[in-house]
Amino acid sequence: MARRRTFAIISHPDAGKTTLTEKLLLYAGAIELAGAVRGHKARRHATSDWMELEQERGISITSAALEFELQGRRISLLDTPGHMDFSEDTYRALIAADSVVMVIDAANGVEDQTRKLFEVCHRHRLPILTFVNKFDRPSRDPLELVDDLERTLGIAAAPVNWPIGSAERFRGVYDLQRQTLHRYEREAQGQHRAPVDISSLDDSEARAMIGADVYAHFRESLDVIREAGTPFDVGEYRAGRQTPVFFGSALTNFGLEPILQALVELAPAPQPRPSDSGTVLPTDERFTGFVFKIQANMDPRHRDRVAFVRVCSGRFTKDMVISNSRMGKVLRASRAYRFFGRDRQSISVAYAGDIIGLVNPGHFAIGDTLHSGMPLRFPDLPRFPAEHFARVRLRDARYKQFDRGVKQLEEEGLTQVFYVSAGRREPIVGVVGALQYDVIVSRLRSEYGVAVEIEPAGYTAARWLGNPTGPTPSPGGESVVAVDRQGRRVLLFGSQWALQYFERHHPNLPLLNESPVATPTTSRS
Ligand SMILES: Nc1nc2c(ncn2[C@@H]2O[C@H](COP(=O)(O)OP(=O)(O)OP(=O)(O)O)[C@@H](O)[C@H]2O)c(=O)[nH]1
Ligand SMILES: [Mg+2]
Repeated sequence: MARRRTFAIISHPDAGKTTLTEKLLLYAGAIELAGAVRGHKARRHATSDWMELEQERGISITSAALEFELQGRRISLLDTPGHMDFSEDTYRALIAADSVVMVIDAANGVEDQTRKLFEVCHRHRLPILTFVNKFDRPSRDPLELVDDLERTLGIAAAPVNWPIGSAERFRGVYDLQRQTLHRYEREAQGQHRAPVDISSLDDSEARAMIGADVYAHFRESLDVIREAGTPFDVGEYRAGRQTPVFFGSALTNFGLEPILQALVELAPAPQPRPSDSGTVLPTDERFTGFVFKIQANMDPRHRDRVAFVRVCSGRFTKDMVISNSRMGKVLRASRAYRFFGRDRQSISVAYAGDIIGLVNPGHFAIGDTLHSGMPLRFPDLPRFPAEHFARVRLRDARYKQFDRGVKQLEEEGLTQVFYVSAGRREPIVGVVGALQYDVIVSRLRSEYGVAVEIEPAGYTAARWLGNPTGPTPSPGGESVVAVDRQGRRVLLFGSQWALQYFERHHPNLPLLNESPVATPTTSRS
């Protein structure tokens, strides 16, 4: 357990999370050749963007888990999507991690989505390593970038290394503690490790290569951070009060060894977790974990649904009998895997910190607590209410596949599904962000072989009735009464105004913005 390191990579869209992930895999020796996020058909894709639509668009849509060994550590990395339409998935991945790597685009500084994700990390006291990326392109001054981190996020930022030049004149990074200069040579396509030459600051050959004015500017900023900068302190980092800052370029392989080394040396081991029956220590004997993600059809040969479980304590063994606290049911975990993007490997044992996949024949839901021994329940995972609603119309006659697809995507937490008319041919599908509709269309086609059309429906909010047996007052206007898959009544409101009007007129009718069973209950009750 003590050698596990589990972290998530987060940032605003496009800052380079997937590229950095790929390069960390390359530098850790987990892959031999780095793939790219975008590019030629013939070139290999980044390991963590395994989904067809991700490769087509060059963006991450769903979080990916990758496990690899490095210097005696067992590392589990979660590459998350930056786009806010997919942020529910990102938030859940964060809760499965013990620490975070935050990526900043050197030209843009701290961007919106990074700030929001930072706040979640801060609330959960997750230690954060910062990687300022894309120094091979025109960048903001590094002093300004450090200042931006401190001001915008309100966290102390301690540079661990410092960039020398930027854009075409980016020459490498200077290690502030070891006082060594890492000079890099650009590696044409960044598929292989870049050659690095380590020397001291006074090396005249190094100085000549850097160029007099870049060198002079670098010396000046070095004086400033030595005088006025936040000194690095591992205790402050672990407490989530300080973020160590690294500079580099994931694409051209600059500055990757130092951040990888920091993950090995500084990132925390599995941490204790709160539960309804007290703090669960990773060293507790009983096995505990929770489901933070469900993904169907990752492997076209298996076409199964995988529940991703963060192991929080104890030892998991294959064929173990475990309980699901939401259902109060026991089951045998006969098929368990570890993941490397899309690829999986059977495992027979796992420990706290590990992320394992259990094949899910409908037994698990997101947020479920799994355990051996005495029952307990981990806190609920974040769920965002749907804000966009559309009718999903089947365009051919493959109704069975359609219904299965709609059901499984709902199980993944991607959608909420409602039925307004009798029959199930035209569900109304609610999502957090409109980009999810592209995902639905693409996945229904590629994974279930059905063609669908999306037609916007004029609703803006869904509310379940808190007392399911009472009468349902008519919401009137553009709003309607619908049912979910389990037949529970849901009001779909035509506008925020209509929702507020309804609430004012029915003050004693509790409305819920999540389905009532989605909240797990302990098996003790
Ligand atoms: N010049 C340059 N481009 C980079 C660098 N790192 C990433 N990129 C490019 O930036 C774009 C976005 O990179 P990704 O790695 O997909 O970014 P991401 O943060 O994973 O994006 P999402 O997952 O969609 O939020 C791609 O075109 C990359 O090739 C870098 O260090 N330098
Ligand atoms: Mg990505």
